Amino acid sequence: MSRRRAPEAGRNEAFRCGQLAVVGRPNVGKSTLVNTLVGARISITSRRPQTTRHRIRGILTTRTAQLVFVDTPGFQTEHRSALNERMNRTVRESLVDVDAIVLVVEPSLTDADRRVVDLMPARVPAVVAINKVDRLADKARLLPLIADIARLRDFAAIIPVSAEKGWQLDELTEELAKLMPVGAALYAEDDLTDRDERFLAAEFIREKIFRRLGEEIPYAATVSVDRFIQDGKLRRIHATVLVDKASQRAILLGEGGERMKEIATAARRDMERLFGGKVFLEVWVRVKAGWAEDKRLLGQLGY
Ligand SMILES: Nc1nc2c(ncn2[C@@H]2O[C@H](COP(=O)(O)OP(=O)(O)OP(=O)(O)O)[C@@H](O)[C@H]2O)c(=O)[nH]1
Ligand SMILES: [Mg+2]
Repeated sequence: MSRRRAPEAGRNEAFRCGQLAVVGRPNVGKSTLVNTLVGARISITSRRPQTTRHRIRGILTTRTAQLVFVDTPGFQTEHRSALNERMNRTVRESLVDVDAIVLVVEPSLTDADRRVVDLMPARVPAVVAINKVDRLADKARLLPLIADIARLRDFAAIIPVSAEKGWQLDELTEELAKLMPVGAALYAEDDLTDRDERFLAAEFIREKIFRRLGEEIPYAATVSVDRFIQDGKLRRIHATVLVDKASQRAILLGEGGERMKEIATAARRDMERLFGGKVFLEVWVRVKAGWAEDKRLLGQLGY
């Protein structure tokens, strides 16, 4: 997935390029941060924990560097299932072979944050982004927090930011770029993510389910794109939402299928915005009991 950008000015200083794992406990704002840094909504977000289930790269290319952010699922210890184990494995795997780690926390430290720090290999340089500082009325609380974080391990920098408001993100990228090795860009200048439109389409549908439905359904649902056909400028997309039980299917559909229609419409608008063209979207809802425990099916679904 890419977007055209104006050609950049000449590059006389050494260009830097590297990969950075963005990790943290669920819901701290990792995906929001990646989206703001990249300048496009490529990774889905919601106010619920465990929104992100897959690794997705967001690419930021400046005149002097290319930073490849690897957004990861929130590392978690609750809701044990085969799916949850896969998500945690994705986090662990993302920490290998990166040039730096961005640990995202909220303006408070919890045991869940400490467990994420324990996963981080000591040899990989790390920066902490203390996110959501826009919510912090008393900024004086940041100083003791920074001191507490600094005791956890050696960090290259600890920077208060707001991913939502875009506060201090230039400071953050500047610190991160310093940690990147000198080298040529891995991706084209206008690439935004390593994921294709098919993946993004499924994710947009899942996002609307996370944003519009209560406590249970988001965690009982997954989305697969069965057909993705480029028909001239039109994209024809056929997707299936899998849920665990018939009762969940009924809730998701709503009366006369109205709720599912609204979800599909919202997802289609996001797709049209990002893909830059018209989309025809058809979504089916199917019951597949125990999908989150079915290792073979999880593999087929890309988990
Ligand atoms: N006030 C405020 N809210 C934020 C900020 N960044 C993210 N949020 C909100 O925090 C919630 C979680 O954001 P996500 O980006 O989905 O968090 P995540 O860490 O990717 O979550 P998981 O993928 O579930 O682990 C959403 O409701 C965001 O709008 C911020 O800087 N300020
Ligand atoms: Mg996320």
